[in-house]
Amino acid sequence: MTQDIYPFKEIETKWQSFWEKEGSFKTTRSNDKPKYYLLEMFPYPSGKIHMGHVRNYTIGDVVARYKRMRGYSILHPMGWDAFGLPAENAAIENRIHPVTWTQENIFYMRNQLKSLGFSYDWDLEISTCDPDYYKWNQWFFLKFYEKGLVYKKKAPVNWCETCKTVLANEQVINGRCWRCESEVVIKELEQWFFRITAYREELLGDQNLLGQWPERVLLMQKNWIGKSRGTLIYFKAVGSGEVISVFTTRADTIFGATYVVLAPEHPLLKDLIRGTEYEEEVRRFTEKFQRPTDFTPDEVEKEGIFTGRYALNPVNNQEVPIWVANYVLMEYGTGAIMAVPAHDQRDFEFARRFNLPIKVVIQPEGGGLSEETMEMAYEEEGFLVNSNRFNGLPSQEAINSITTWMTEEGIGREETIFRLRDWLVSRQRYWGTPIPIIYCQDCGTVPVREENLPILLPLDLDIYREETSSLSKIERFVNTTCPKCFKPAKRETETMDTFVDSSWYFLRFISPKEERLPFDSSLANYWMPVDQYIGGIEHAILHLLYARFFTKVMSDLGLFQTREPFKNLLTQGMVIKDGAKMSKSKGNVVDPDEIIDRFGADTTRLFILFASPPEKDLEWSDQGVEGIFRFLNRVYRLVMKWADQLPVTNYQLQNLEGEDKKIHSFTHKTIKRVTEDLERFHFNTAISRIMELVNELYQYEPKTSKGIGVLREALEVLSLLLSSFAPHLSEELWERMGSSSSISLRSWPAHNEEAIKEEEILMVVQVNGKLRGRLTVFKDYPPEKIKELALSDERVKPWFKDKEIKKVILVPQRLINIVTT
Ligand code: ANZ
Ligand code: ZN
Repeated sequence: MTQDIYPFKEIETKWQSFWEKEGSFKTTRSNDKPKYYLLEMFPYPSGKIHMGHVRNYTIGDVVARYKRMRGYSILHPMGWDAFGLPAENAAIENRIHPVTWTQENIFYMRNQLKSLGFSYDWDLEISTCDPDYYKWNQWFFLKFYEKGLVYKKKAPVNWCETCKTVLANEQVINGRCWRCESEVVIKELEQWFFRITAYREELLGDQNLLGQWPERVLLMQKNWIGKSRGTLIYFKAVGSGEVISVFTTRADTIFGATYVVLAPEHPLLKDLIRGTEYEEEVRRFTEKFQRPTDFTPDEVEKEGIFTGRYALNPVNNQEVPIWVANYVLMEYGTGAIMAVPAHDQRDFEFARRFNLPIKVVIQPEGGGLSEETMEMAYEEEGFLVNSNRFNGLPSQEAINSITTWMTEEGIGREETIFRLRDWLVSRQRYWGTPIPIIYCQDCGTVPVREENLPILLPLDLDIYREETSSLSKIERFVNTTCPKCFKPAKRETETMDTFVDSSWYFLRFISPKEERLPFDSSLANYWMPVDQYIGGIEHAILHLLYARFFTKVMSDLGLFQTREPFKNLLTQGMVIKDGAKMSKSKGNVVDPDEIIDRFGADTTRLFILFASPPEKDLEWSDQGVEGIFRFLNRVYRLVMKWADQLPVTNYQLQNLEGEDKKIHSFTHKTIKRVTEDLERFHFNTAISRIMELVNELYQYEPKTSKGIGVLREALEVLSLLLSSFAPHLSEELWERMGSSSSISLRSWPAHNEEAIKEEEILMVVQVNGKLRGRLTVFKDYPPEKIKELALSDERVKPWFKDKEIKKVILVPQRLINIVTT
């Protein structure tokens, strides 16, 4: 096979230097072109890029190159999410300063990205650990502070008593410190929060402003914000009269509430148990269940304890016991619930375990539910029983009438609650943005003055000699003077969560050298929102929600007019091998460097896109890579065979016959199909189409000068269609065919309708039997493909937008009817 290998190394180096020298991918803003901001999630400089990065950035690059050829002004930047914990860990382990470690990694990874031929405008490169960048994190902190969007309050953290340090969640391994293995305890510390909850309604409602976002991501955000309408009900404690408010979405079940449960951290608990014989035991129980804020409840077993106290169910004055249990969360609702074991599965399990009473108050249609025989809670709707004057009402109606009645009686009221909490931004770490706050004995908490920004992170710290890495160890940093009274004062030594960095980096790219403000407003108004954002599903909630929150605040600060940062979002699937996600521990990692070295960047890129649709997982296959490599070799040989015989200009494509006509038509058919596929990011099928064209051309022997013209056109089209996937090879082929100028400056080819009309049919698209559009498709398209094209047609979409599609009927050669409910 060796003699067959095309010289990919020379070709790739040659064109990478060419693009760099020519500045081919410099951002140009042009008023007569539409803009397109393409952004891929920037990487953490961990050392080397992995296949997940290669996939993410290849998808992005194909879209960027394609849109550029379609005549858009492109913004396509790259940078580094450079603050974070791994740098500190590496510093301690390898005795190297985080700055050095990070810069070396960036240097290496930048070259890796360059070796893949990505069309970034490297002039826009940013790194978040650069003072020119994090200065603006501090500036935002001050602006948020002025607007009341930053505040400080006590919150639990993981604390290691031996190391005397706060630990991040990932540093707690099985409840122990990762470094010294002593047990981790929970400590309450004053910490800074961003008031993201102020924007909760808007974050929810503005989902409507988004373009194409995966349903799954929208749903995850919606659940995370967790808006819930329900009822607050007041239970008085027997003996003392303290009021326990509970939140429920099922006020219809109030007559079935047989006990009340408080979260272990509930503020009333201490008073309730004070002086009772249960005090000690309950206190011990609650200590066991203290935990940091981002704890997930479903994984633990339900445990609980009786407090010794009772409360009155306000609708019938029945005494019900008050319990404490770990399945009730302080962070949700009021931190207390009324338990209805007959109609809530968690309460049911708990009641059975601790022998608490169960009382049926909702019967399904036809009845038959009884406390004695039921094996699980009946959670559906039904009709009320054992509920006095509400008996017989259906659940939904009962929720309303019981809530209204309770409001009149003063024993409850309607309430809407949210799951979303404020964003804890304090990190007790070194490698991050210092929080610009000063503590003064006399003046209290004083924000740093804007003109004194940035507060530089001191770099001379011998972090690898320190047991713990914290700014509080650096006296020179800590001691300062108060900006108000000029007396000695101390700096805040916490740094910001690195999610702050990534909440606005897409704006810094727009004007990375801007000195007066975080970004240039008029440029931001031009480029924003990001037209297409591409990244991993693991960021479905935090990063994407924080960036949306920041955008709204920045907009309210008057910095620009955008309300939503990312118009369209694509979340790519994972790269897996032998059925599992590539990971060091599984030993199934494929190193991009090695693949690039053996087969070249073009093969790597093309394989990644060919192997699977972008949002699906991609199974790595060595044979697959080799197959793609053989394909590119075939393309190279095909063009080389003819390159010297092709006329450059003045070729004739009229009145074609026989084979010539067929190839001409096939070429144009391929243009149309590849374009359709690229518009919908169906890269794998687009590549298949290109492969088919190559097969056709291998069998074609032009006999006349007209035929040579047909071939020339076909090979040009082939290079153009391939150029966003395999840009190096395409440039080379283009040059060898004697075409002037770089292929990256060329326009996307347009198909000639005349050449393909015999192969097409015009179909009618209906929605519920009414004519809503027309669609030209190829005669040989399978029904599924035709349906898909009809469903993604922009003119037809509005007619079924908010409805559920029941079925799509296809009458071959004639019409598609989309039937909705
Ligand atoms: C009584 C009841 C009866 C409930 C019934 C459900 C079914 P969403 O929809 O998610 O808002 N709940 C309230 N606060 C809680 C907390 N801090 N920790 C754990 N659970 C809590 O869920 C609301 C329901 O979740 C509430 O309605 C409450 O249980 C529970 F047949 O109250 B329900
Ligand atoms: Zn002061």
